[in-house]
Amino acid sequence: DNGIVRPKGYNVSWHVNPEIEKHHFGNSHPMKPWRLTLSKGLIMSYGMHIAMDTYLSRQATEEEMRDFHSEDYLEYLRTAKVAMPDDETPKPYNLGGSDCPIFEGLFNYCSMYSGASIDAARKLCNNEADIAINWSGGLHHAKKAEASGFCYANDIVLAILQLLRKYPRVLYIDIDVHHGDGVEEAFWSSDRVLTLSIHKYDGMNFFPGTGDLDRTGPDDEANPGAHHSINVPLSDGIDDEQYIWLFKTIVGKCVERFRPSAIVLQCGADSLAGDRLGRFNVQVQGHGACVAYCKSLKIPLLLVGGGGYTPRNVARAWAHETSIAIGCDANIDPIIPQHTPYRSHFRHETLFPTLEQILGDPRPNKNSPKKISDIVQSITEQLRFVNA
Ligand code: V1P
Ligand code: CA
Ligand code: ZN
Repeated sequence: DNGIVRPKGYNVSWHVNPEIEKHHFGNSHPMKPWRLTLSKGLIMSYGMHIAMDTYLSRQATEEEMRDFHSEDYLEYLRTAKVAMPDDETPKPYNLGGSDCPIFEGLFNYCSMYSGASIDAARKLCNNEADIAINWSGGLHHAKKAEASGFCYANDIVLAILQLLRKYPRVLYIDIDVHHGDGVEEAFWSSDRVLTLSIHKYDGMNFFPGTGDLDRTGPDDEANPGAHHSINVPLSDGIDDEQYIWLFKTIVGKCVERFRPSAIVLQCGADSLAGDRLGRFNVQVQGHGACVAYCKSLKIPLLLVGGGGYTPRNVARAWAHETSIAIGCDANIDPIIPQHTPYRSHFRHETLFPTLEQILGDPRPNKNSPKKISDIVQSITEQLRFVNA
């Protein structure tokens, strides 16, 4: 008995498809779809699937993807051929470079993770789930007709468009270490979606180079989207204490002013300490506290993945967050039950012997208390312009 039981009168839906995990961006590329295999293995070792409705996700149709993406871009994505190693001719739509390579099965990959987010959103709309989870989604940089930062199709925008069919207002929260620019841009002129991204910001020195505090929406006051984009630009090394305080304070104020009818939380795990691309010092505990806080609001909640480039830490975080969703986090023993440890092929290391945090060397915290309180003050002032 691992103590995991199905919560009564509370439904969590989990949208997965092992097809997605099989795609490869290339050996030196930091995005590893097999981190999803690791996450799923950890979730199932604990028996958490017993407490959720598990759905095999399907490909989104082109018609569904046209809700946001242009027809010509989708057509190119669907028919793009993997280039020969010596072919360096530039490709349209920002494809084919080092960030967004054209790999085998690219369209299958994009339509699969998009289908999972759309299905998850529909479970919330139909009251079939209180929380819906798609760890393969969260690809927040993709634009209407452009790939960007490892993202080709924007499953988050597609999911929010589904939610907007039923719910008047959607709050989008993005805890990936990068700015959620694609989602922000898609709803830039809307007052039905309030977007909030917390990220590292250092001008053009950190991808994608946008997301400063004063990026609050269209400058034209008559535009309904004015003030409806919130950005929290941070420096290296933020720790759990500061991060959790910021998250609860800002999200609390957003919910009070905006009264969202649904929440989408992008749980990019590259904000964790020890991430290959990230710079923060957030622990699995602090990352999970954001999920727990959103759950406590008792508003339909969609959880999606996102970045995360140290696979064992990604798996730890998303397994922990799954346990929070189903309400069994208190029962999770750090020693994984019935589990054959994965062994790295290169180094003879165990990828996740326990759920305990051994994330990586802490980085010096460059966020002063004054910086943190100035951010909160500025956003509090911005939110005076936001009404339900
Ligand atoms: O910095 C850049 C671009 C490439 N230069 C022209 C500027 N790209 C970043 C992209 C990061 C994408 C993050 C995606 C997400 O938010 C959502 C899934 O997590 C980049 C970086 C970096 N350190 O920022 N690309 C790469 N590293 C890279 C490294 C090796 C191979 C391919 C890409
Ligand atoms: Ca973010
Ligand atoms: Zn990221």
